[in-house]
Amino acid sequence: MSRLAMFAALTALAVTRALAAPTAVTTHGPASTSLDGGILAGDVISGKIATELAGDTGWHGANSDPLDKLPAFTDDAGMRGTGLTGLLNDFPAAGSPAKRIQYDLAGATDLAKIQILSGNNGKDGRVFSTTLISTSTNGGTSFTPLGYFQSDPSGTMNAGAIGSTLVEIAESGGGPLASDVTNLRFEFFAVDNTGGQMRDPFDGVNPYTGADDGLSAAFVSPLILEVDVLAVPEPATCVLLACAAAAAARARRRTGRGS
Ligand SMILES: [Ca+2]
Ligand SMILES: [Ca+2]
Ligand SMILES: [Ca+2]
Repeated sequence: MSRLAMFAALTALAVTRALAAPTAVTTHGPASTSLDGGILAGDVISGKIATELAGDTGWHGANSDPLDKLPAFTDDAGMRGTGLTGLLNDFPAAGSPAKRIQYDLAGATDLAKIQILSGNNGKDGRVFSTTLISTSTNGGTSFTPLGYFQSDPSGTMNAGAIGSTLVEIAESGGGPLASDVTNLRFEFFAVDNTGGQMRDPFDGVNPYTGADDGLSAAFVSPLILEVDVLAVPEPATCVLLACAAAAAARARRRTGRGS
């Protein structure tokens, strides 16, 4: 390959990668339950209980109801009556997650979307979320980072206006977010400094953004109310009208009424 052709190929690859990137969209609600309508039910991890990985720091001491712990992430519901649902442990070390968990899927799955719902009746900095997501395609032998997703820019303040935060992560190019995924890892970080101010979990440069937000590392953790993982509908190429037409054709063949 000539140097020019090589350059063109590399440029095309760079463009492809630039176009194909996970993109996160954040929505806020005024109450902890305002965004419950966005929770996905019957998704890929509904009802699954995650495995806690090395480095997981457990739960906040106030979170004592078992149903507010791992089951809460995948129960297809939001904040429970306790008001402590999904409350993670505070004071993780700077740069380290508060919680590290893994979901093992039933089989290789193409993913369309991942959602993370957080919130707090107290409407403070715990409503934000910062999550590192990684995926495996080989049964968990190795993982590849999908992305670092901070719900809001560092410095964002919340003092009573925001009760819930939904981060929706999808592929900006319109294709699958990830293909042939067998296992997913979520690492949830602290988000706040007790002052209601979103900040990243690092002192100095954040290795995932390449930027220093100029704020000391967060140490107050969020309440993770739900984690949704949506599969690409099968077959992946079947769009609504084409599916309907195909189903109608099959029905006609079955009943012998022409093609
Ligand atoms: Ca769900
Ligand atoms: Ca920082
Ligand atoms: Ca839940």
